[in-house]
Amino acid sequence: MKRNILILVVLTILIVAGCSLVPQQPQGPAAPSGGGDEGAAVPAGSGLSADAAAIAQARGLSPDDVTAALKTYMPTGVHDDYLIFASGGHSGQMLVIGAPSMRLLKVIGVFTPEPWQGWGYGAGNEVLDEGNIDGREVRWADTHHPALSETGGDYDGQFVFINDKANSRVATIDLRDFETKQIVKNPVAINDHGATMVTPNTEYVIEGGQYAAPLGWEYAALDDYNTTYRGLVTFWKFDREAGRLDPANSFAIELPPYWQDLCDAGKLVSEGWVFCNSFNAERATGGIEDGNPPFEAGASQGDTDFMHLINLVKAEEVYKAGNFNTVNDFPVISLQTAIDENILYLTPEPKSPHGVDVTPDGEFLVVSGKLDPHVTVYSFDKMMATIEAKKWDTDDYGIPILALDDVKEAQVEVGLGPLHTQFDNQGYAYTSLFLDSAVARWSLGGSFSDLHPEEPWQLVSKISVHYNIGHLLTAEGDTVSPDGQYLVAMNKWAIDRFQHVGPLLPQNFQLIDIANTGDNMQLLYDMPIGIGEPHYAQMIKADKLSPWDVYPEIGWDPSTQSVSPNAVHPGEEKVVRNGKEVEVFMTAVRSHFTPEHVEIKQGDHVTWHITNIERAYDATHGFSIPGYNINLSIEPGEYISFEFDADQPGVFSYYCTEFCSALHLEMTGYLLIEPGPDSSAMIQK
Ligand code: K7E
Ligand code: CUA
Repeated sequence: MKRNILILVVLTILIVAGCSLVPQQPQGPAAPSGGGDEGAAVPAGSGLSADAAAIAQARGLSPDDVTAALKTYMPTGVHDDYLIFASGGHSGQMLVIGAPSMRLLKVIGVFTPEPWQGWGYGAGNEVLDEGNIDGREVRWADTHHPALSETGGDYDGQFVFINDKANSRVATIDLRDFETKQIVKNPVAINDHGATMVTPNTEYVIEGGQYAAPLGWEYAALDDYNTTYRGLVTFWKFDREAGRLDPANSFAIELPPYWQDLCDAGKLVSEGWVFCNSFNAERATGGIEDGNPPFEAGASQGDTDFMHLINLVKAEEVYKAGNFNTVNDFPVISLQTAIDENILYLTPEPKSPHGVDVTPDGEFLVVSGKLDPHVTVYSFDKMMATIEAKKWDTDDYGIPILALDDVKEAQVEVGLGPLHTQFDNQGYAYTSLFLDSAVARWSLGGSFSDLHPEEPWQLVSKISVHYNIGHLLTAEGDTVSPDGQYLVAMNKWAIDRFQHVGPLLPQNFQLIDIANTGDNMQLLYDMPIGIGEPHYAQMIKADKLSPWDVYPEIGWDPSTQSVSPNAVHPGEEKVVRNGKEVEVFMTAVRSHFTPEHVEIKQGDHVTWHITNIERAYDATHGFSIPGYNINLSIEPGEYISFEFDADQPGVFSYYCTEFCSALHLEMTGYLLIEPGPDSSAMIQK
């Protein structure tokens, strides 16, 4: 709590020391001993330098600005309390950010090659290939929603998953080494959106669909939309022991072509159920060029769309009983089976909804209609009672529809363009308002009523953000026990917040203090994200993670998380030839590779094994071969192998691409590829 005291001291000083500090136009860097000396009278013994007060005055900082700065400032060597795992949007990667400092710690290579990590340049190629689609290399992704693995509904810090909306793929990242271990391509759907979300013990990773299409990437004319186009939700079984999704024990459920959007897993009382919103119950098929209403009008004609209630426990039983079809060899429970087996129900949701968020107690579900200033709160108990009473209508496909009035708990007017909702530990919910460019805090009812003084289901306060917020996240906000503390607004537009960098602007993450600020939330920090459009992120308490400092043993293969049988130990380095097959066994240590000469012939096929035999923290070596598109990051203890065809003769200096020691430049060697008898032919080609 030293920090709070410091904040108080600074505040007091600023107020006492003449905080007639009127906000001014931002100026250039403050001249430390320039004109603004008047306000810089600092009481002796406060610990605050006269310079600090002078800087505050020169920049026109208000006391709030100064506290905001102090709340995010982490002196060198001091670690953040939280880690944010953010989608990297169209970069196809995942960002790791410390909070509250908002320092970028890492960009994890996921769906897209990432040279610093060697990802896709000799390492990780097998994982990237798992994401190939019908043999085509797809090396980008539109990542939307990361999901941290959970145990008992709480983040456990072991794994994180993320989806690729564009190509319906899901990646698994192991948080022992922060590396992508797996990419699965959905065999039934060509795109997705409601992914990834996990069930409370990460039994399943949920991948909901989006734009309806014939299952299995088949062709069908749009005239046959109602009969042949379908939605989908896929449940990927997670094998925690193996650290992989297990396609052999995974299945999907066929859904109506209503454009399912986001899903959330039930928790506590609602555990075993999954909820997905949808936004095209109108089944609009577009065609503005033919005089049809454009999608934006067609899909928002009706006053309501449908939330999908999915009984996952029941679905799993039906799957295990073998009551499914297969599409591209993947099990799919048919829509008719889902209806017959009481797996699927619908309930209306107003108006052009986006997302559904389950409250921490699992009792309520919050849906925002993008064109409705309210959030609608549903009661899980009421849903179950209505289903129990078999009180429903049916839609065109025969799916039971529970009446909104039978399952609704409350509606709260929050503002324009509500999208996503997160929760804190004080009984409040926070909803992003895209059109208002604001975050609304509102009071929850039910068991949360005791936590706050307000009436339940009331708007409490708002804070402006900059600008056009999409998702928001709170600390541990998707768990059964959110932390409160911080909220991050993930803003789509930055406009005037940063120096101009041309017409393509970064997104803007804004850190907001939602604790210890009374009724008001306080904006603390703007973080530009210059890599893509991150949609969602999750924030986890940093002490829940226990990543490795170095790989556990020398010769560790991160792709199997075990020592490789091909690990190279000191004294065992060699080059082995078997016909045209050449194997190089190499070690790396400060500051040399062994061997330093590798002499082969054009036309050889080369398999190269390298082990970094270092045990020192941060003693990473790189390894690049020019012209052959090879660049590795070999962390302490790590073993990597890669292969290539030596089709281009010449002299190639391989070298270490990490500045690892004073003699790093000497960490190099010669790869000599002697021209073969047929070399002229090969060069011409
Ligand atoms: Cu609202 Cu993909 Cu969750 Cu974008 S989604 S914001
Ligand atoms: Cu090893 Cu530079």
